[in-house]
Amino acid sequence: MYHSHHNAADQVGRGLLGAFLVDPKDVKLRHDRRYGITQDIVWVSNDTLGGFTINGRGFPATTPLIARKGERILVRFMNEGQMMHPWHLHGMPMRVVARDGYYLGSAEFTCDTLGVNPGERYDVIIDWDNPGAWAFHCHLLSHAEGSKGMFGMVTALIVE
Ligand SMILES: [Cu+2]
Repeated sequence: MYHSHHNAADQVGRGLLGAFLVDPKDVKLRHDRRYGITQDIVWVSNDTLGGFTINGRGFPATTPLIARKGERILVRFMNEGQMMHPWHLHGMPMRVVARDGYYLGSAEFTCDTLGVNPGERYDVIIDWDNPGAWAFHCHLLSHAEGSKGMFGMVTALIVE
């Protein structure tokens, strides 16, 4: 991740940030080869001036994740906000393979809710083996639901 370090709470909150994806020189070590993934999804969250967002948008303007049954995808969580967000996926678990760009190796673990602190990056693999439309949202409920329904840190994972 890169972001402003001048009046950052304001500037990063207004979108002065981005993601660098740096692949290893050795192609065998790249995520697509190493894990056989078919999609590589960047997921930058923020929680300040623009509200509770995923890639700059709040639900229902967020972009759903769509794939066919049998695909394996990678989601790269990056938290550019000032709060921790526990990302929760319905229907399938997530396998956490790297933290802050460092492979976890034998410390990989499986979960359905992953807390991502400000500044942290996590890479997770999801096997799309359960057809349906599944909620994928922050489980701090005030970041995802209000009296008028769902908003903010919510998207859908659709397995065709
Ligand atoms: Cu949250």
